[in-house]
Amino acid sequence: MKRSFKVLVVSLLLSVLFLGLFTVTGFAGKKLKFAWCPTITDPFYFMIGKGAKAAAEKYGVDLFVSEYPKAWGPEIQIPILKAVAARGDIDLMFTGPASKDALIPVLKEIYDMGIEIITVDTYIGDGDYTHPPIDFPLSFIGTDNFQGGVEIAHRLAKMIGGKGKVFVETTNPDVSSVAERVAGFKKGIEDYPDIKLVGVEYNLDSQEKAQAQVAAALQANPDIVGIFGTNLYSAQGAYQAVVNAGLTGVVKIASWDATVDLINALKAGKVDLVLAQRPYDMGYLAVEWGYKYFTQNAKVPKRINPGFFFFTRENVNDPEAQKFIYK
Ligand code: T6T
Repeated sequence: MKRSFKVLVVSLLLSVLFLGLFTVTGFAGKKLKFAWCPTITDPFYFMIGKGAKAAAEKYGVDLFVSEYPKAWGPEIQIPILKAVAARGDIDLMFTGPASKDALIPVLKEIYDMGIEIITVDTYIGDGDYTHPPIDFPLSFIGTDNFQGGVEIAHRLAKMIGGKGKVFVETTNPDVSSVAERVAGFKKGIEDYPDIKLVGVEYNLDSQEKAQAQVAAALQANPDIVGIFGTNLYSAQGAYQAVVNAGLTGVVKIASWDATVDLINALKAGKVDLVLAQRPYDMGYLAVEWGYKYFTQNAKVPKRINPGFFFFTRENVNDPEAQKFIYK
């Protein structure tokens, strides 16, 4: 083989190797680094972290996990996000914004620093990232909360025979997930003229507050027949209040989020319905799409909906349903 030909072959081989490396890492020699910034300490967010870790291992992405805040709120979340961005080594950050509006400026600021953003579980603005003014996040990956609220309304209505007083226990008015659940529930019960919604209370994601608020609602309206707890702390507090009031089985409880506590309560007859979201998939998909975006220039769908699953006493022990429990 002529020397010049050999040089050409070696150069070609080196270029292919370099290109390959570039494709896998996004940047030659640099591993992709994604940051998962949970919104609060709860089993739902642990599941997102679990899914993210599995995808990061599969794709060889470095996953940085920030602290799990002890309470819900932009004032707690914003400094954490800023500190993570200030590390200077993050390519993509995914988080569940604690408020539709209050998180817009900080996420935009982080995006302008060159960090891609995916919101999981909750969104900012109106959640439609396909048009301005908020089109900078790569995607919103989360449940169709409005649809879930509508379906809960129909199922609860059936459980209470289509009539009577109902009550909603929820967390905050400015959080997209729970706000949509409440809106969907209100829409769903419009179909039942004999059902009256007697109150919606906000517990700021505190189970103790939820329990106290439901206890007070039951005192004010002893004839409440149905309660919708819009997330795990709301639902756990709600059923405890009903148990304490000696109304188990009399007041039907529809709950959101499949914690082990709520699943056991369903089995024990203290809760009547549990909607399981798919947080593991949310975390997995955030890392997977981020990886594809950087390495394959993939067009990330602006909205990804992993779906949900209903647990009832009939299916709660089905082997194939167990994967939906947050554990
Ligand atoms: O219901 C989830 C999540 O979807 C919501 O946005 C906040 O509350 C949970 O984390 C459950 O506590």
